Amino acid sequence: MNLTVPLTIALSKGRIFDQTLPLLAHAGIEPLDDPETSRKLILETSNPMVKFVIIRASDVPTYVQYGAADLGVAGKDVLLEHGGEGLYEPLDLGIARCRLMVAGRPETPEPGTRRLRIATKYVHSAERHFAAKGQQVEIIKLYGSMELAPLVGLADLIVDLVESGNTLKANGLVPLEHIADISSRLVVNKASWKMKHEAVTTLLELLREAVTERQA
Ligand code: PRT
Ligand code: MG
Repeated sequence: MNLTVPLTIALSKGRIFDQTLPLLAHAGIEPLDDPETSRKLILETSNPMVKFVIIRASDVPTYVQYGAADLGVAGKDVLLEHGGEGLYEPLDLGIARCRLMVAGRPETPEPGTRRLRIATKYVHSAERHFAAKGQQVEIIKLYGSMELAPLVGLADLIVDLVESGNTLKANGLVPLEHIADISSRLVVNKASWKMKHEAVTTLLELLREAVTERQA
């Protein structure tokens, strides 16, 4: 891919980085360092016009919204919380799939008995879900290890991501309600979409090809 303008791509370490790499490789973009061993937060790539910034998964939409990165890869869970302001979301990469679910102990009290407490990092999605059901709940914001909350009496239920279900099972919890199917999306800064249109759409089409080939 021959670019005439520089592109910055925001990625998080771990599953998103690992699963996005093969797709970017299809566009001839490969990092020159491994973020798991390097402490660098900006990685050069095999394309001199393309660099990666390595940030927390939940910070990706913010970097892209403000144009600190032209593009990024973020889970739909993270985008639902962020709200999507300043971003286009032109491609479902079909990677890092999981489900956003309500979970709890098998003996969770019936709704209606009392107002249930819900522990989650996904405050907006949880609020929307219970409001849509007309169920009054109290949301408790946590930053991680949601599975612990019902075990120590902090909350009745949690809203969290479930992949294999092993984490729930290991903690004596069961999935109760499905909220959304989650996968990672390519996001693009709205100004970059206009100002760097050719570069952005060239990369977009190569990624679209890679996604289609991967799913074929
Ligand atoms: O770790 P950090 O706080 O920096 O951010 P993060 O945890 O959001 O990042 P990361 O890399 O763990 O996840 C990035 C994205 O991957 C998420 O935003 C999701 O879109 C997606 N994804 C896909 C997942 C999972 N699968 C997943 N299983 N993210 C997290 N999990 C966790 C889940 O929270 C739960 O604790 O894995 C556990 C459940 O897995 P199972 O297989 O036991 O059900
Ligand atoms: Mg994590």
